[in-house]
Amino acid sequence: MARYDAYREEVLGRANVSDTPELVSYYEELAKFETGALWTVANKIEPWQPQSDSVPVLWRYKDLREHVLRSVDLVKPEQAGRRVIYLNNPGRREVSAAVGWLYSGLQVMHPGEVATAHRHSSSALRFIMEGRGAYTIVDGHKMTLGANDFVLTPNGTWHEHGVSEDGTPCIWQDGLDIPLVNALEAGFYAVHPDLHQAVTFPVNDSTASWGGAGLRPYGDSWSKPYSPLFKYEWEPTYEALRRYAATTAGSPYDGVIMNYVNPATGGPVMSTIGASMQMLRPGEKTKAHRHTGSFIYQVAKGKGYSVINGRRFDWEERDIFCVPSWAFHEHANASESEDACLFCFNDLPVMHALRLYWEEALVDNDGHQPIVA
Ligand code: GTQ
Repeated sequence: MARYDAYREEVLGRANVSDTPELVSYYEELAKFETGALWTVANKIEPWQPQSDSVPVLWRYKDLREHVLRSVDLVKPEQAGRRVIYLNNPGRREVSAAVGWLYSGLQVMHPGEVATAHRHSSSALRFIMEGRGAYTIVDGHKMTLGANDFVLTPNGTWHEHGVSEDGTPCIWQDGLDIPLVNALEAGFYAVHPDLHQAVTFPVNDSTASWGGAGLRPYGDSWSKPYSPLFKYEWEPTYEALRRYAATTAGSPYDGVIMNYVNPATGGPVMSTIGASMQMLRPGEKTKAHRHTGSFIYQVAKGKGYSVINGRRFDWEERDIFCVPSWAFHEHANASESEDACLFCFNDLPVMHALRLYWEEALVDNDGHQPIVA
C-alpha cells in the first residue's frame, strides 16, 4: 500500500517534498507569520477519498441501561437541563460526536418530571426506547410517545420533554447535529422566558392533521423548512414496511428500507438530518456498500449483526451502532423466523444539498467483506 501511494504521489503530482535543513527553517519562518507551505499538508487535507476519524462502535443497551437509570438518583432535570448520557466516538471525543458530525445520547425521565423548554440552532430528534407516558411539546404541539415512536424537534422550535405522573420511567435516544452546527460556528441557544411553553394546539394534532397516508389537509399553508408531521408512530411505520416487503425485492444493501419524509414536500424530515426504518426479512443478509454521510442505527426489533469495515458487530433490540462515512457495511438478520428492524438517522440531507453524496458497492468476494475481527 505504501509503495502504491508513493508511486501515485510521483506520477500524479501529489506533494512529495523531503525536508532539508533549509526547508525546515523556511517553514519556521512562515509559521511566524501564521502561514504555511501547502505541500506540507496537501496530502492530509486533500485525501484521495473520504477519511473518517470516526470508528464503528456498538453501544449495547444491556451495558448502558443501568448507568442511564442511575443518573436519575444523581441529578435532577432542572439541574442538568437535559439528563442525558451521550455516546462518545473514540475518534471524535473532542467534538462530543457519536459519529462524524452527529451527536447522540440516551435521555431518561421519571414520571412527573419535566425538562425546561429551550430552542437552539441544532435540529433534534428522539426515538423512544422504553417506558409509558413520555411526551414532547414542539412550538405548542404536544405529542404523546410510545416505544419506537420517532419525534422531531427541528432547529429553532421551542421544545420540552416530560413524563406524565401516571407513566413509568422513560428512556429515549436523542439525535442532534450539534457537532455540525458547532463546526459551522452557527450555534445559538436560548431558554424559554417562562421556562415552559403553553400547549396551544390539541394534543397529537400533528399526526391527526398530517399522519394520513398520502393525504394532505385541504388548503393548508405549511411553508416551514421542516416536516409538519412531528411524530412518526411505530405501528403505521411497521405496517408500511410489512406491506412494502410483500411486494418488493428490497435493496441489495439495506433490505426493505423506507425514508421518513416531510409529507408536505416528500423530502427529508429536517434540513440537516434524515431518517429511515429498514426491515431485514428472516435470514436476510445484505451486500456491502459504502457511501459518504454518517449514520447512527438503533435496533428497533429483532437481532442480527452488521459488518462494518471488516468488523462484525452482533446486535439485539435497543442496541445502537454507527457507520462512519465511506465505511463498507452490510447487515444480517440472525433469525430465520422473525424480521429485524433498524431505525437510522443520518446527515444525508447535508450530503445531498452540498452535492457531496457518493456511493459504491463492494465488488469483490461476492459483495461481502472478509471479516477481520
Ligand atoms: O432535548 O434538546 O441529548 O438540546 C442534547 C442537547 C438533547 C434536547 C440532548 C439537547 C437535547
